[in-house]
Amino acid sequence: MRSEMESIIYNKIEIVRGDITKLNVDAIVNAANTSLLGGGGVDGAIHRAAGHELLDYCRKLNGCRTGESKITPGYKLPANFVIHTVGPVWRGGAQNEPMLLQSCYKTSLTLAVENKIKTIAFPAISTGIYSYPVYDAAKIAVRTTLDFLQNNSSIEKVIFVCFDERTFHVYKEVIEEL
Ligand code: AR6
Repeated sequence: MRSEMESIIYNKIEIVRGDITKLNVDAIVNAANTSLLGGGGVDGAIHRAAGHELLDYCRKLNGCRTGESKITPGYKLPANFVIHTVGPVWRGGAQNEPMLLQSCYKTSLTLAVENKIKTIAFPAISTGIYSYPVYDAAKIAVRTTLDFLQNNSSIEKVIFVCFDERTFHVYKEVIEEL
């Protein structure tokens, strides 16, 4: 049985299948690389949808360390902001990958609070080109977010956007196991 407080927090989390660039939220999170100058996967899709002004802005940011996050405007995206975070490359799990991935969620959510963002959408950071096992990554994503929401009530909705069916099912499984 969940307490009333826990239920309120669980209700702030949503899992959807789809393309993060289409979402009408205050901020979407980008699974970027340390250069912040674009790439493949969700990063490429976000830069294409936001337009060249996003790249122009990112050039001034001097990159971003793994596990850290930086915020930019959303330009042509429906979202007002993009929070760029750099997930760890999976190298077997003994290179601090879990802590770094957890830090991506924490630093992104902290930036959201600082910028009065109430609705935010995350992709499954590191689980594509960076090869982080999806189940382990989803557990970190959901647990870190729930912990954060316990101490920060200003965020109203966190959406985990799953691009493919498998990722979607894994997130559902992780939520059910909580
Ligand atoms: N909307 C939501 N999720 C998406 C979308 C989309 N439009 N497109 C892909 N995904 P990845 P990473 C999913 O590879 O593993 C880039 O080159 C994808 O199916 O985008 O953190 C960066 O510049 C997967 O579930 O990010 C870095 O170099 C998830 O997003 C590197 O890739 C993350 O996959 C980062 O790799």
